[in-house]
Amino acid sequence: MFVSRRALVMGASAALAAASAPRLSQAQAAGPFKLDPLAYATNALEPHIDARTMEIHHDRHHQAYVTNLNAAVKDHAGVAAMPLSDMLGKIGELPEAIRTAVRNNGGGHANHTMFWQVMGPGGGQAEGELFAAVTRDFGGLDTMQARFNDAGLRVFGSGWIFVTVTREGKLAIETKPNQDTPLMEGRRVLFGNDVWEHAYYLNYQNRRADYLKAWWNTVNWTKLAERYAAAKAGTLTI
Ligand code: MN3
Repeated sequence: MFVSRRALVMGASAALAAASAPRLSQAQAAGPFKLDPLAYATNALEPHIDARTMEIHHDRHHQAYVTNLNAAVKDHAGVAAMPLSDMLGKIGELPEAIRTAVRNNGGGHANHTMFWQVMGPGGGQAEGELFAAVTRDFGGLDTMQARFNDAGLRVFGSGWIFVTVTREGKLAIETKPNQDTPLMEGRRVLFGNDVWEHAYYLNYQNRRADYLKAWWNTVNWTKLAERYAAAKAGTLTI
């Protein structure tokens, strides 16, 4: 059988690529929590968020939260069986030995799961009921974005900016340090942005303001409208 040199080279490089890119499957730890693959390509948010940042952020940082969360609940079957939003909502009642690990890693898992969901290519624009709520509660989209970005700039060190949503559909901005989330106080998150440097450092270095501004280009308004409807229906979890 004739095999061209080119085919051999391509075969070898494909095998190498496969060997050096286990990405998700091999890294999954045993346990109730798992990391879902991104719903879009890692370069889909370029130029606003680069592919390398997305790979490291999703495949390594988020994976670490999932792995560590599974490890934390390993010997706590009652906790391991709880849905993530319930676990975080009852953070103060969890066994003290795992409370901090669940706070950091369960919070990290919830925040990042939300984060990948609320971004995406071709995300449309604010419209309909959500746009009406933004206008009612913030005075307009520009005002909401300015206030959100301003709050994000004032987060010292690592943390998140969120827009929370009530069952009645009322919106509000709040920030949290580290991987804390409004879910820990029983509130629901419509969307949020990660201001830990790992979210933007490769592209933006210390220019967090530029990242915050550019991030709005990645927002998936169609998904936000779905999350808004789910919040009002009481079915929004994380
Ligand atoms: Mn992060």
